[in-house]
Amino acid sequence: MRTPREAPCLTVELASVRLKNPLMNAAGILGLTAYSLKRLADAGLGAVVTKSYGLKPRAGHANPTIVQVEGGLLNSMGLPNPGVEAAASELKEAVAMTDTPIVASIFGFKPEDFEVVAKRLDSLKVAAFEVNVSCPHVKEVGVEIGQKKEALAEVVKQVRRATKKPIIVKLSPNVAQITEMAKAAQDSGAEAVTAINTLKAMAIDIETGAPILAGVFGGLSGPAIKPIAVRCVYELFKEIQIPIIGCGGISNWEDAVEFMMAGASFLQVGTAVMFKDLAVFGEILHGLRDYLKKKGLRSVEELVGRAH
Ligand code: RRO
Repeated sequence: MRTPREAPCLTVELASVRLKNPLMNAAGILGLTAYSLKRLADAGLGAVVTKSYGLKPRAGHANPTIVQVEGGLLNSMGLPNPGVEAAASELKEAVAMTDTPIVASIFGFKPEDFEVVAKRLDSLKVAAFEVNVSCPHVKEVGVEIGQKKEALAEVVKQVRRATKKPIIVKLSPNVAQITEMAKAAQDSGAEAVTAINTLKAMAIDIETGAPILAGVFGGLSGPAIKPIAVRCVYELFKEIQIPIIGCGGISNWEDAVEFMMAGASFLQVGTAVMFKDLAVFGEILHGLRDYLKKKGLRSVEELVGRAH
């Protein structure tokens, strides 16, 4: 029997993977090397997510790749990553350094790329794959897939050929109907979706008259996109049966509660790490626990979908 003084339970399950709490970092935040994955794990996360890895090494876009704007950040990193072989050796080291489940984020230029990358990483002790089909500013590899139901479904099916581990599809907000893309992910076998990746955006330097980012367009993240992300999660909760990982402008425990009430079972934090450091994760977990206690709730799962 639980006593009222017992701490509320933050434990959750993602497909068959048990997490000590629902909090993760967003892909692309630290997560490129074994050492940075370990730093994220040590911050107390339920799971850590890698930077998106592709088949071949990529330098990414030229500088400037990040600019601060009102309410958040614009990035045009351009998928810098060491390629799947180097990724495999980083991941091998990372899984040996921590017990925290590691989610490998992967991308590709065509469905077969995703399969090859997933197959290469599957034998390592990664817990799940997050399939990135939603980068808003790298041609051919991101949102071109995530905006077409058929292409998205094909990618999920190819990844499924490579792994039995949970497949999470990271959805783009740069679509007319995010629910249609989520249904395509669910129907082709994904175990969860992440909502949302960044919004395609840009900024112009009024002294020079030129776009600030070398890549011209970038992805907007941070508090500015939070209401859009909450709306997406809310819509998805009504339409799909697989769990939702909420992502987009979560900066504090109040945001975490709001996303869960909209329908998120898990949460990812990205831009807030840039503004507040890794301490943001502990603050969110602490606040979440206190909130559950104050409301007399036993489990964080009781929050999911409350706004419906
Ligand atoms: O690397 C990037 O430029 C990037 C990626 Br892969 C993504 O999915 N979302 C984003 O805002 N930037």
